[in-house]
Amino acid sequence: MTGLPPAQRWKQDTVYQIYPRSFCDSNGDGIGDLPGITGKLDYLQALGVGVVWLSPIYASPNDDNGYDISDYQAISPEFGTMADFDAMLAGMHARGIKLMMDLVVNHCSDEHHWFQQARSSRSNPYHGYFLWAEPQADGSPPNNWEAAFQGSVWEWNEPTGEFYLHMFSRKQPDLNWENPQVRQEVYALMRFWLDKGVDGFRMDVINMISKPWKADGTLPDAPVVREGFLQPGFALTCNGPRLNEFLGEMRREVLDHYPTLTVGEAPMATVQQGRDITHPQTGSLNMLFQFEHMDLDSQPGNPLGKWALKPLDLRDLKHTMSRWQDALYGVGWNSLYLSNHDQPRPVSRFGDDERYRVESAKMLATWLHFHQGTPYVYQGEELGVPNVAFPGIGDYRDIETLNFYQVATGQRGIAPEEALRSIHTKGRDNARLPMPWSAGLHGGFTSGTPWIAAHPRAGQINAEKALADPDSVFYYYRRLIALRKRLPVMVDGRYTLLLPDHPQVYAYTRCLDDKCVLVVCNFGATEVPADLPDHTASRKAEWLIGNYPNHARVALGNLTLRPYEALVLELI
Ligand code: TEU
Ligand code: CA
Repeated sequence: MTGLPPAQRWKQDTVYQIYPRSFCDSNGDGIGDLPGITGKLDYLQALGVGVVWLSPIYASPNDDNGYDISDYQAISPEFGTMADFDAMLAGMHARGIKLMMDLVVNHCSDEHHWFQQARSSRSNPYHGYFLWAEPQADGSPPNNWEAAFQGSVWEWNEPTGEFYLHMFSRKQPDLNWENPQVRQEVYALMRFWLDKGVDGFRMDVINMISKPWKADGTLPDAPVVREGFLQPGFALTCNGPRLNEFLGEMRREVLDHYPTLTVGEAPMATVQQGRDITHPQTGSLNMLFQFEHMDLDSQPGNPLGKWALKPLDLRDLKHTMSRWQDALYGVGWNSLYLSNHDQPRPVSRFGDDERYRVESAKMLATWLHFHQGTPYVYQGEELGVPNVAFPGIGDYRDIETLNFYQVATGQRGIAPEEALRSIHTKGRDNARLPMPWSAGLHGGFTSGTPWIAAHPRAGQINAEKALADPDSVFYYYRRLIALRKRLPVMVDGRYTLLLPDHPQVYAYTRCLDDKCVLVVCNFGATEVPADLPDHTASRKAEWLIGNYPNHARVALGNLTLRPYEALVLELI
């Protein structure tokens, strides 16, 4: 499909996210690594992805599995060497696959020499790289903010007699972006990787870099939403006053000088921020990861946050997806994702991971990939890998999960089985189990002992089995990814929601010039009539792709959908 100008061709690409620790272990130490990735590049080429987003591989004490970096220009020895990295990048480029590295610069590790220096004395030249504050008169922390992984965002630093800020773990001190030296450090490390041939960045919590400083140089308390507890400071630190200024400077200083693809992770982003930051002319990044559709199955305002479960109401999903589709049409660009290394497995969360696992995995992929934006496939999603429910907390590794369990069953007095139910449903380790390559030992991930247990269903659900089955979820993803290269309407078509109030059927059209496709998805395990609006039901339609055997001509007037059925039809 040559219609798109070269600078826009990235819009035809699908991105595959690799979580290196769990992808493929090449040396039997139970930890995935770079030679392991290089050995699987043919698999990615067969899937047809155009870009790989690689979660952090830098030197790190792994308090948060690499999202705590102690040296931005060094490969963590457990992942391999710089030579292994160069070989992996060369292998990707030889297959026409671009590489986006993870840029984690809202914070670094407390073991980074910047922080080691900074915490030694207030006069150390690196002290200003971080965010310090005096205790309150009673010695308590400067404000009431809660960190993402429980506890206060403030940690006491004895050598300098003050607190430092960490929005995530205490081993992830936030960097002071108000300090121009810090920004120049970031631009230099970005250039280091871009000069090596890297094609872009996924930017970790990038909308948290500008803090809401008060005129007196302090950070305000968060509104009290739960008596007697710390308060969610996230909302205050996201989308701060100088965010666009910093991103604009990054664009001018670095991104404008290289052909880059960029996506910013932006919790609590608004559609207006989506437009401002991803605007094709005036924006700073190509796209954002916004989280609205990731928060629909947790109780709003509940102190337990994501752990307070609530069934998804499909109408809420329609509402949020349609708002972002409509708001960014022609003036920005969406990223499309249902999972990543922080989210549970979509087939378990939004589908059915037992009887209709294959059908619902394909339905969700169809539903997502036909929206306008860049689709992301998280490792294992292309196999329909489900969640896991380990019986005890001992099998879990993720700091967010372990801290939640400790606080929930401790000071909050929640029953362990109740806390475990939330972890089974929402825990990040659901996404972080070893990739099931075969039915072999540990799913063929390692010849050693994996850092976290292999998936208990790897025997039935694995890449080897999928590659041998033409009807597998893998080949369905391959067809969707190939269609994006062939169908301009899939890239540039205008999105229009149908049936906004239907609780089980999600239907929408994408139209470009005189071409329209209709996408109809059944989010339930029961047969359901589609009840399409007359203006659509009266049209003739030709089958394009679907997760049940095809129909050629489809009568839209009395369309009944089978359990988790997805249909994409060209309206003629
Ligand atoms: O995640 C930021 C973020 O928003 C997550 O904390 C998310 O809300 C949460 O995990 C959902 O439960 C990024 C990285 O993706 C994550 O892995 C890191 O832990 C975090 O930043 C800190 O770097
Ligand atoms: Ca290894």
